[in-house]
Amino acid sequence: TRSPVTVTVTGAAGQIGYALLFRLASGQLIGPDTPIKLKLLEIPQAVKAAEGTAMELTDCAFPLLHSIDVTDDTREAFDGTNIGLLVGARPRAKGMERGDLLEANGGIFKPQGEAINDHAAEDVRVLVVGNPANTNALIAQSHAPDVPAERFTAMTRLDHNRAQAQLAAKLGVGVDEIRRLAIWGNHSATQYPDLFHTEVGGKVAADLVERDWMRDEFIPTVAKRGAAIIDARGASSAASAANAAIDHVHTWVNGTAEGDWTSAGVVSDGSYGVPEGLISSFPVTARNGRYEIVRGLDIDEFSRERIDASVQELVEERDTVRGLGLA
Ligand code: NAX
Repeated sequence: TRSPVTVTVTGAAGQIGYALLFRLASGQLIGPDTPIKLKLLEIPQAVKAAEGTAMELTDCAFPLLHSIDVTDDTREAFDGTNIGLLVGARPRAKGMERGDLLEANGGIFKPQGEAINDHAAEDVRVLVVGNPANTNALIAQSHAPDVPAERFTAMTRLDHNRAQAQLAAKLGVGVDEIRRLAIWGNHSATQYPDLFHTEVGGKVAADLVERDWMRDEFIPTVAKRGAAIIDARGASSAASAANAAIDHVHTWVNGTAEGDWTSAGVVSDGSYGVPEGLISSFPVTARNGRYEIVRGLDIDEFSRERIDASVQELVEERDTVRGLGLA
């Protein structure tokens, strides 16, 4: 076995937290050789519930679980953290404008960014799950100037997995036969799942489906899947979101398969016309513990329009948080 990895989970008492923690403790995040120290951050009112989950984790007697700390102190929660899973966020209340939502989340992700900057381990990696994930990640990253910007990422892996599953069902193939799918832009209804570079059995996926299906069914189904889950389940995606968070970190640490890629919200270097510094979803490979944007893909007009629209939304969110002094 290797030395333990310290993993901080914020919003630990929430529904994603409950679906996530047992899988982390059983070794699914990094691999079965890596012990885990868990640090759970909650707001004061939810600390007791998080302690209840910690009791259950203890009761699983997971061999890899070295310790569990529960706290409402942000600095303590990120002390020595190698991996930060930022799940807790302020949901949009009825009648709340986007600016209010971003401001409320600034109150969460600014101090968390500062705590990561000052207290986390040298190799810290951060995944923001809490919505609006891309811009929350940007806020945290902006307040951690001593941490390389590339260590802050936002989750679009659930969108990626959803797209993969929808396409597999349409074509009647296994999900593992689908390679090089990509989600571009914001984790929101404007996101763009791209089939023009996706390969299925050596063919381009966009050529295997009708254009109408892609435009009128596939893209909206993937983009609105979160709302469909709420409608059906009476609660938002939790286990699938936890699963995607694990996939995101597992891939980040262990790498993508040769010739394949995945999707993640990462800091733009200006590639594909996405303004530098925005945290936008791209096709990415992972190698040596780093996510890298896949270069040199041809972007046709259909894709260009949709990528631009989603990126424009990210620009507006960034401008709003800049106006609030949060980025
Ligand atoms: P819940 O409301 O069940 O749990 C959120 C938890 O966060 C609560 O226990 C709350 O007390 C805690 N919290 C709030 N502020 C906190 C703070 N400052 N520090 C620590 N903890 C804090 O939500 P859940 O269903 O678990 O979803 C969590 C977040 O994930 C939401 O923002 C949700 O929108 C987002 N999602 C993101 C997805 C993605 O693909 N990026 C998909 C799933 C999910 O919708």
